[in-house]
Amino acid sequence: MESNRRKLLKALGATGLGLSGLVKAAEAIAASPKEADPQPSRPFPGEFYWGTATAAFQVEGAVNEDGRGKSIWDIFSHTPGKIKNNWNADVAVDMYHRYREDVGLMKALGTNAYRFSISWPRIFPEGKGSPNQKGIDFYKRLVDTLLENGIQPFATLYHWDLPQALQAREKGWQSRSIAEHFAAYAGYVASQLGDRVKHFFTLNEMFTFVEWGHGTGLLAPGLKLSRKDLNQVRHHVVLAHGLAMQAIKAAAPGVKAGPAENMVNAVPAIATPEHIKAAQEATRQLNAGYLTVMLEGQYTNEFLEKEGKDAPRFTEAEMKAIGTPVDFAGINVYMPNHYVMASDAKPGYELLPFTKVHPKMASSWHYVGPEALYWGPRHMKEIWGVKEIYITENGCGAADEQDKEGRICDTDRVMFLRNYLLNMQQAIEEGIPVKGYFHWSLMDNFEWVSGYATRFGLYYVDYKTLQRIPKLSADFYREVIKAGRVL
Ligand code: GBH
Repeated sequence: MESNRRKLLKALGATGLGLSGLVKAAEAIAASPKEADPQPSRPFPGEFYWGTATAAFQVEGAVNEDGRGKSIWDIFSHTPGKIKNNWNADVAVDMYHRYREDVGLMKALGTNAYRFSISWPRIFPEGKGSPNQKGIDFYKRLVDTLLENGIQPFATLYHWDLPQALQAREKGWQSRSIAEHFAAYAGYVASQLGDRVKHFFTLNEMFTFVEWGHGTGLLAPGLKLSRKDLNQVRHHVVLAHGLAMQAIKAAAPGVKAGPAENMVNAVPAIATPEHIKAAQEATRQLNAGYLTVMLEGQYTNEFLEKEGKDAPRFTEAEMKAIGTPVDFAGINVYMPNHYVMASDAKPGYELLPFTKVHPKMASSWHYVGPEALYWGPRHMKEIWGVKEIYITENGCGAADEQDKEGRICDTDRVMFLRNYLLNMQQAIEEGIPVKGYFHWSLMDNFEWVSGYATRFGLYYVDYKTLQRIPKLSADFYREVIKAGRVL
């Protein structure tokens, strides 16, 4: 013993490493991949929510069943010319009836979490007033089935399907009253499901449904508002989030809640300190009406100055509600929205345009940039000190053609996933508190204005039979979850 010890110390001296150096070297050897590993990659934490995501209007169908009211998307999708091929979501993938089978698909992937959305017009067909018991019962059945299968439910309260009655009678998000109605609905759902759903997301992608639904008019309700009216819609939406946060916590004290936003993700073109700082400032400014005001509790001076007389009108009490502390933040990450460089000129950063040949996935908007899944979470932590982060959506559309054997070998989606997940792993390893990842989507579904033309699923849906078929990417995701690292 003694002589071994002496030998070791002698050898140590010879290496010049010293004891701490040796410990570090030993740790490095232990952490480095074994030679037998087919592709070495670093592990994800053992405790992690691996999930998939869907949204009510995109998957449920059964639009006239069990007392469901109409939503603005029913009206919009039945308006000729709004949706590719004039498709609608009356049946979608019929998850309303097939949810048991679909929970089985989640289980087959090895996922332990599922993010779904609750259809407001199923719960309150008129948007407010008396609740529809059959609507709430559906979500109770779904949640119980998930829990029986070891899958944690993460419920989103609004994924764009506003009750049509509120649009027609109260001008939808243009009215402040909608924020109150949303909070009442959120509180009611939390009171009914809060014993079994422990994570609620308030609104999905405020940026998208406000800017595209009320600015360009491309999404429902298809409005093109003036700058001033648009600012007021933005304000009502973040107010709805804040009031809902309070209502949820009041109705179900044990549950956690936060937003699920597609942050405008400004990525440093080169990761040097000056460009990183510029990217952070750009991210803060570009999210001024959404994440920034929600997480800081006030509009930035830059935003108020820029909007001038068109800026939103607000009260102190509203700002306090908007800034209600969140338990976590969900971010939908598909791409770098901008590559950024520092600049000597105001505002201190420059947004670089995408080049003409920058690679894209199947959707025309979908630039590829795997580093988005590193910078998104890092910005949330470094800009706003968010302590619990969920990737509420990440994924891509792909061609997804069946081959002669009926297989869907979506190597492009696997390529996408592999590289985005490697970046998420790096963020986690650096101590950025990403606690879960939800792939968009579990299966192909109604992709809004693209209808059924663009497929985002891990499972392929044969729209003639509604059969679900796992794609290569489903196998990939299952193996990654099983191994706890990217393969
Ligand atoms: C998400 O939006 C949605 O939350 C989800 O429902 C959807 O199915 C999924 O992603 C896939 O699209 O098409 O050029 O007119 C992703 C972010 C922002 C992308 C708005 C499409 C419209 C631009 N979306 N954008 S365009």
